[in-house]
Amino acid sequence: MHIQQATYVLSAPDLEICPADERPEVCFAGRSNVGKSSVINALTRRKKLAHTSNSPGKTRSLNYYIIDDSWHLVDMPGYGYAKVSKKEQARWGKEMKRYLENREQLELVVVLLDIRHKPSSLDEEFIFWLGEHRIPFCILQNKTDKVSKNSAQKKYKELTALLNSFNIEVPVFQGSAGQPESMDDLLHFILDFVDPES
Ligand SMILES: Nc1nc2c(ncn2[C@@H]2O[C@H](COP(=O)(O)OP(=O)(O)O)[C@@H](O)[C@H]2O)c(=O)[nH]1
Ligand SMILES: [Mg+2]
Repeated sequence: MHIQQATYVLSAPDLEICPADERPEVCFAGRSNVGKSSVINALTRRKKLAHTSNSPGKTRSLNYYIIDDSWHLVDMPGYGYAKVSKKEQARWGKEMKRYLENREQLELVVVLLDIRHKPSSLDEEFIFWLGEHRIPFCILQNKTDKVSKNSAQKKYKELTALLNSFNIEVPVFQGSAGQPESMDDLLHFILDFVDPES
């Protein structure tokens, strides 16, 4: 099970500009610079499909990609970028929540967490909010190339304990963008969501 075709479609600054067709979609969320664009490139085996950068906070729109003509993959603007004003961040937060709550095509949110760091209060709030609103999601602890196997196991346990304390039960994956095959489980999980028959 691999992705054959992946093409950029459009950049939507708000919900009204998202594609009108009924293809299911999966969006990638997390704080800015966590590695969303890199994961998208890894899953689609493209080097430059999604724009990756060392200067975070640049993606201010929902970037849409069409996958194998059958579903949309969405790169969400990252939250928590310090150089964006509080007012602008609040505006974006509202717009993104409006998207997540109302977008009927949305089948799954993939939340990225950098495995090296404890989830920030923004991460925790976001995860709790998704749970509260019953939005289907899973978590990817990424950048596993930066930690030992032991440490990765420990971080997995810490995260599942945190999720338990929120009464949230969702799949937790681990992987690193430099090793696309490390994300095969995540890819299969996603493909099951967008096309249960495949
Ligand atoms: N070591 C390592 N670095 C990564 C990984 N994924 C992303 N990065 C780096 O993290 C930075 C931010 O990545 P990017 O994909 O642009 O993050 P985004 O802002 O969430 O889209 C870039 O410098 C990437 O090269 C990974 O799996 N391992
Ligand atoms: Mg990005």
